Amino acid sequence: MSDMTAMTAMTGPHGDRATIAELGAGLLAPQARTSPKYLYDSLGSRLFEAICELPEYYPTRTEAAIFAAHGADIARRIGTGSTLIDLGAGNCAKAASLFPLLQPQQYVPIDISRDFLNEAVSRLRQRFPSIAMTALALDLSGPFALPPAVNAARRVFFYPGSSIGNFAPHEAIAFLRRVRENTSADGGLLIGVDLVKDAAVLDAAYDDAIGVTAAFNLNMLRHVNHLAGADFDVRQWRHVAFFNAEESRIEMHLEARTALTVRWAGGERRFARGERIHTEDSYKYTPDSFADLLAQAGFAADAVWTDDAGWFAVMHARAAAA
Ligand code: AVI
Repeated sequence: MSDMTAMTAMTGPHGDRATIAELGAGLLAPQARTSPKYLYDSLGSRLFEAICELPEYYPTRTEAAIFAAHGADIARRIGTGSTLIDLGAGNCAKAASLFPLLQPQQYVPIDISRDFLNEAVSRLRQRFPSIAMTALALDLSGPFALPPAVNAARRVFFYPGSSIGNFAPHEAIAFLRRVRENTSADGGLLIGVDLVKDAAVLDAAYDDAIGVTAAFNLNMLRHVNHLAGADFDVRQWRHVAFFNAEESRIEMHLEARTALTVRWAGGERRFARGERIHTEDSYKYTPDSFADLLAQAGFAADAVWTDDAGWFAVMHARAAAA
């Protein structure tokens, strides 16, 4: 066996049965696809952090600039003393940047990774001793109920970063409905939304000059090799990303550079040269189209803050009467 073959040989699956079955079903679909969650192993998460620093990737810095310019106005809208619930909190930095203005009574960061969250929260407790903090390791991909430790009054859900764009619109509505179910009539939502813009700006943001986004996308194959015991050879694939104006979304794909066969625990598929695996969508909205989506989820948009170029929006919505 040559060195190269040895590097790509199956090593046995490390994922559970359900994960391997889900991956296999996606890879065998007529249009092969994988869930965007598989972009985030530990290297993928670090590559995403690097993406956020790229000059082409405007969402992170544009959203931060909106918070910096309009923080006082946002705080007036929300009021102090709320129960601030951070969906997908990660290192909690975005919410923490708003603490001096929002002065929440309780901060509830939620993330799937308990260890990462606990570390971030113990640092925050020292910086903001007057804010009660309740960290929750929860998977928000299905129905969820917040425990009694979370104050019921004035729940404001915080969902920055335009992560909502990685759901198809019907999934985004279902997710936000589940959020709405956890909010009483005095609750609300503060959410970051990436806006439709010139396709060249969007294309560059998802296909940067030094190839960090390409590495982020290709790394998914290594992750699938690990989880499903697959034998993807990363060098045989290339990153493709483009704005699909009809669907109002960036699509990321991986395209086979040559005809090849991929094997994994319990399955295999032949890919023709040029055939693609659809790895991620990132939907782009207008403030109006997103307000419509919010309404379908039981929220009424009542404020929008954007940057001067109109590239990104932070929107506030109140829980509409059920
Ligand atoms: C996490 N999410 C909001 C990013 C986005 O812009 O859709 C993920 C990403 N994919 C490629 N670049 C960034």
